[in-house]
Amino acid sequence: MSDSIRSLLEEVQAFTPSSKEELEQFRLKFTGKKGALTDLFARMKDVAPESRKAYGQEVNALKEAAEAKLNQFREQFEQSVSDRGVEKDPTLPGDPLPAGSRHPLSLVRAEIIQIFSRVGFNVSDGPEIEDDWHNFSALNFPPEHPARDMQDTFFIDLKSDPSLYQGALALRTHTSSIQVRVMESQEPPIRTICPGRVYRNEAISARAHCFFHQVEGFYIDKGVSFADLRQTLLYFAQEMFGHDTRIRLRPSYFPFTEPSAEMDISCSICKGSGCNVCKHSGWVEILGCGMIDPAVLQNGNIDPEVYSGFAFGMGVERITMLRYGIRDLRIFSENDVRFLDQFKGVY
Ligand code: 2NM
Repeated sequence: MSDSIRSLLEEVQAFTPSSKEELEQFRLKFTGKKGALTDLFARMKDVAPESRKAYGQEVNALKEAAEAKLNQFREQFEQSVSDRGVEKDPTLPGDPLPAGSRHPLSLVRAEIIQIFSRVGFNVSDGPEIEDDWHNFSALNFPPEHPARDMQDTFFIDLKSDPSLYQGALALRTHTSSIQVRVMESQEPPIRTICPGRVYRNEAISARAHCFFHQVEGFYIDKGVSFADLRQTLLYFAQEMFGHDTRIRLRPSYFPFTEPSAEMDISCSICKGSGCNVCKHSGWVEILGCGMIDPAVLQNGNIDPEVYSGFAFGMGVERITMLRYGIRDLRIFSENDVRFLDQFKGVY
């Protein structure tokens, strides 16, 4: 062993710090970026090839000894509540506890529920595994509708149960299935929203996933009109995205509503001046809506001659991406704490 390494090793072995500062000096001298070990490892290339193995072992022994010392004393000098004199002054703050954060989708879902609950909507829940009636037939999806295809829907494998036919059960593709159950079991007036996870057999990309989250809602009563729909959704958009938000309704098509529309909001990112999110149009689509088709009310045992209703549905991921400027929805289900930690303290 070379004299210089031996004397360093002796110094390490004899080291007993009496303060945190002394320990830090030791760390800088030995294992720090500009410390002795960095230097010794760098000199490896100048050592004659036949001595290199022995030299490497000596330097490694020094490194291990230094790290062992650091670990041995580090804990001892970590400040604890008692070091800070909390016995003398019990008003000192306690040691911080590592806390988690709420998921951004949960935050936005809670906010959507809050906004609608302020105008009389309650919350309804239902099963994620649905039968054909509640997910498709009652909602006016004809037997040959493409959404019923294996390509779009995850059907439950029922081959082991001969009493059920294949296609009888599927993972719900929208939370409208809950709304059918609400219609079947309640009398109007009904104002309810249905938050929940839904499933579609889709290739995963920045904009689509095989599962995502929806909030759908409806209001059924005597004399509910398209004007009621428009004002309720304007209220929602302004509460969610700011009171200067404007909305625009474009004609669209859904099997369960007639007439149907898609709703855009004035771009909350660029305020209409043009950006990537609104593709320089100044508008971004946030939800679908319409007047509930009389056939759907009938399927829910509600008399369409007496009652009418509006309904709407939105993707929570989409609203969250707009609210927080998130560009890829895969990040919502990756559990990366660098992403999740950014929502610490947000309620
Ligand atoms: C949407 C768009 C338009 C909707 C309709 C119903 C029901 F059950 F009342 F018929 N629930 N949700 C609806 C209407 C959903 O999502 C894009």
